[in-house]
Amino acid sequence: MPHKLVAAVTGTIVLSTGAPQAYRIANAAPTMPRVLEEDPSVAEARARVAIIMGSASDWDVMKSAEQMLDELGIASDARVISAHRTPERLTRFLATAETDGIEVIIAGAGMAAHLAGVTAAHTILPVLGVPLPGGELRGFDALLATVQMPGGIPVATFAIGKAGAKNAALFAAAILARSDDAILDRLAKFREAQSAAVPERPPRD
Ligand code: RP5
Repeated sequence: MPHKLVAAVTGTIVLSTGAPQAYRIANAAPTMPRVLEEDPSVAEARARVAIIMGSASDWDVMKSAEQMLDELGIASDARVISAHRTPERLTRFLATAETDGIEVIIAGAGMAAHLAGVTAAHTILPVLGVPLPGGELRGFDALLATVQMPGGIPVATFAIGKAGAKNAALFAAAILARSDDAILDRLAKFREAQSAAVPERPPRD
């Protein structure tokens, strides 16, 4: 799979995969994963990470997870699924997620954020929770709701907002990298490029 490291002028690090959009499986019906056409430039034809979020209003933050996975050449499937408003959609999705090939679930929600916890209750897959800053408490509510799981049903909880979404994607990659040398290689190169992009001295005008 061709990929190259690009340290952009802005300092942003991009692990370019050529056609990152090809990795996404968007707008698939809840229980019908769409398998992408065979293409040698596509690292994976099937989503291995699901990105779910409680509301369409969460997308602006959660797309950071998708972008990070794209950069690492990991196919993902983003869906709006609310533990409160669409509970049947959640159970329907989780009933087949594992057999559909999903290996990690990233769940982002704001306010009384039950999505990650309820998801973890229904699946043995690792669930990575991202608290979102949508409510009046700017994510502190969602942080506590996501992180304070009673013993027995774990949810790995990340930072509030875009940093958390990005790190959840990197953590998902680290999980997959344990049994996938191509992802391990891309993850290592991402780290190298990230380090290389940090200047030795602060910028002076
Ligand atoms: C949560 O409520 C969602 O995850 C979202 O962050 C928050 C507000 O949702 P909307 O009212 O914007 O749809 O369930």
